[in-house]
Amino acid sequence: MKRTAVEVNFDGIVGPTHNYGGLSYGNIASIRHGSTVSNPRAALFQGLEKMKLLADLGVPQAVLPPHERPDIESLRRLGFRGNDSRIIAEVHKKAPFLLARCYSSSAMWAANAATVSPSADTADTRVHFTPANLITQFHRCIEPAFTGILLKTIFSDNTAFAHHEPVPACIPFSDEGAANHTRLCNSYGHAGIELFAYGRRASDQSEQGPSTYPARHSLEASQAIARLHQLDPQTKVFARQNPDAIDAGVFHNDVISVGNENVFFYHSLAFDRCPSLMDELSRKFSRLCRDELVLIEVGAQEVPIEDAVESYLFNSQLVTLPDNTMCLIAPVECRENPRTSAVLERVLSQENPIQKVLYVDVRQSMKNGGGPACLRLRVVLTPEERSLTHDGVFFTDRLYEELRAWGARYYRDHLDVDELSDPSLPDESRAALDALTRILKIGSLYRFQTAGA
Ligand code: SUG
Repeated sequence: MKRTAVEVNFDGIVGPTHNYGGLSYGNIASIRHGSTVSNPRAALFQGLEKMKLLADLGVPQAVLPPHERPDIESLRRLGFRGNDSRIIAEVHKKAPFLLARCYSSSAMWAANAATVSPSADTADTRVHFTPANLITQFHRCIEPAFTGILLKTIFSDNTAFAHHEPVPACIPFSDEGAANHTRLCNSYGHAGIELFAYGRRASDQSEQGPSTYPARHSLEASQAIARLHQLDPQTKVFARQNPDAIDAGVFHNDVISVGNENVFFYHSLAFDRCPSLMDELSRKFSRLCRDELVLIEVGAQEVPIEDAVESYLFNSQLVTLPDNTMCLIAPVECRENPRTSAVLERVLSQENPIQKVLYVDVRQSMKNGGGPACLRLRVVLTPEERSLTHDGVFFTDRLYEELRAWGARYYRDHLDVDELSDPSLPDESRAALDALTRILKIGSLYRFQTAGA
């Protein structure tokens, strides 16, 4: 029994070309802020402040480096030729819609990077990783290959870690990763219930889906991942997202529910047949965990779904503190919205493990539809697994200072989508990433570092 396991939040470091391309149909904030001016340096610093807050609270924290952008390789696959500056100039002239896409820093939303099952849940007692294929949008479907490289580099020991290929990159298996995956347990190192949320079922097209926005995640992708991860059938639950919620802007389930250990905090309209799902979760949880699941429901009268989407209430991180109480790390927007701040007061006043709410300003990310929970991938590790993980990515005061100095040196404080054709931007971005690999002591990670080697 692996009692002393901890959950580590691996936060995506915001990339140097963070911009507002207006790329994500169905993600209301992304569309609303399309073509506004971003501040990559502020975005990086906001992410670092969130990580520092968690680390200072005693919550294990680590980082995932950004992906190389612009993604010149994808542009070559699309037929552009020549050196990098020629390719960028051609794209700007002939297919300008591709510029923001190949420059997107969307890998910062690490909750979409992969689905991860801890060793306590898997038949071979290894930690299993499957990078998400993210096929719904071009700017995200270019992420999985590098995500796989990154995870294999950080978690390289194959006696402790199992890495799978993304599930096939096609609509029936569309996968958005841990944003649609919640683990419930009574202690991280014990077996838990893995809840997979999906928007679409490829094998039953008669089911009425959302009418306006895409359902990004399929049941069949989650079923495949549960098989790959060798999960016990008794411990997995598949739940359909409410199609009306998707139409209201809930493009990922982590926009409308969050769970941690024995607590599940959710909106009453999050799922199709929500009451029977809660019964199933409670039943399976008490059977497996010999404990009671604490369900904290927020009704539509208390917080209309539009307010939940606007404030990202449920995209708060729910974390366990060293004293075993829980804390919600909520976006500042929740304090500004009278309905969500009232709900948080209610949650704090009631008997449940959540004893504290702390607010973080991640507005640069929020403008693209990414709140605190989107920015992190949760990985439960036993002490032994932790010792086998690349040490350079773990967050310390020193790493915090180094990353701040790095950002101050390499990041712009202003980036307009029109500036993405700037011929100096690719080199600038690579110089930043090159320096970062040295800070993280992670070796040559990027294609530009290994090409021709
Ligand atoms: O996939 N936004 C991301 C936000 C992802 C949020 N993640 C979670 N909920 N876990 C998306 O929609 C916007 C990019 C732009 O418009 O430039 C974007 O990709």
